[in-house]
Amino acid sequence: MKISEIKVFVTNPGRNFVTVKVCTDEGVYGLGDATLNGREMAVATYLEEHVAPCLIGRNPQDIEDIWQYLYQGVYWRRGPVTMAAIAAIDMALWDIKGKVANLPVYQLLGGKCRQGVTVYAHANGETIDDTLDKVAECIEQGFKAVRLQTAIPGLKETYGVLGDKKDYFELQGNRPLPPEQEWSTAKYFKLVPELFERARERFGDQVHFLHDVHSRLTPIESAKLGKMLEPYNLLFLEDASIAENQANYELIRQHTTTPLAIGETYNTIWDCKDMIQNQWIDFIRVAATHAGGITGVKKISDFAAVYNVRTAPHGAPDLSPICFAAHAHLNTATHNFGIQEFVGFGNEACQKIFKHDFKLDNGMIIVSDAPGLGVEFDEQQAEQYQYKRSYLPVSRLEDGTLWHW
Ligand code: CS2
Ligand code: MG
Repeated sequence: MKISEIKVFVTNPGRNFVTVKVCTDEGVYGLGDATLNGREMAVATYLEEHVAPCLIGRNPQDIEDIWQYLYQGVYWRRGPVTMAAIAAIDMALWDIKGKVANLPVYQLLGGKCRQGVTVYAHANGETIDDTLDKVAECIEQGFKAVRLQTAIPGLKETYGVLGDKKDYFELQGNRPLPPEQEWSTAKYFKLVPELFERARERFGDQVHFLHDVHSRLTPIESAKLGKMLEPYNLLFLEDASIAENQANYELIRQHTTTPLAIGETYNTIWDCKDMIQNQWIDFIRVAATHAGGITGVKKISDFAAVYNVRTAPHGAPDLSPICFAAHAHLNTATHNFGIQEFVGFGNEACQKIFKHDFKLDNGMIIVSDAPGLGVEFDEQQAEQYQYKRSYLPVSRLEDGTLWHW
């Protein structure tokens, strides 16, 4: 069997998705997700110009060798563009292997470790009351874990909160350039402990709570927040601080027992090796699309298992249903899986383009038993939703100083 063609699609059913189709001379094909929010065309070009020509004629069954060829065999290792491209090819090859074997990918990864994949839902509100009402809806729907985010009083916009009210482009002000948002740690600190205090008052221990800081705090501020939130028993506090310097997490860890999670922007084990090895974190949030596919995430998960770190893959709406499927297979077959972020199956257009039979049942995703990854991609539908340039917002302090993402 030989790889005969590699096609790259950029489509926008409300969000941009980069989809890769690896075709073979035997008719069987595989799909992969290469979406890199705000940098989609860089990955599409990297794949078309630099990756695809090297793979034509190779045996698609040689997944590990092709992964190493694209990673180790290249002078310019690592980085989000390279690793998203490798990820998409890798997912597509696992998809092909599953179809050839007539087995779902989780069977190729070792089989089921659990009956379903526990997920956490999002409750985003303009006020604390609004957020808590949304938590109630999530509990009603059967979710066992919920991430709580509330708009910060006194700031014009809060990242991640407008998501429920507007579409992605409205959220960005329909501007072709990155929108700018304010940040104030003082204002945020007034809000967050009250949010979780009231959440525990209203819901007791019915569900796990989580919270995403989106890296807006310095390490010592994160340490303080972790301490403030200890009484409310979070499952984890996500992206408290940036960790380009991984030792930032040593500082945070010394001060708080609130469990810590990080990793949605990480591309390889090297971005999180020290944090895992020193047990400064509890959950590693790498996504198959951004950390070298199923092969990349599997390597990181196995390393993390040695240090009692569990996986909690990123599950934002800017990862396509193909990545969602890759995670569902990995999570089903990975012993040290912790929890999966889940924001629904996408809008109507998205569901018309990407078809699958994954189910949500009582707060758990039940993996598909279809051969391969279990997702179909409708090319005609995809063509109707053209790429639209889009950016994530930029963060500034109230005096205009550019601030952390
Ligand atoms: C967030 C994401 O889901 C999350 O945890 O951090 O919404 C993230 O901001 C986006 O995926 C950025 O592309
Ligand atoms: Mg996050």
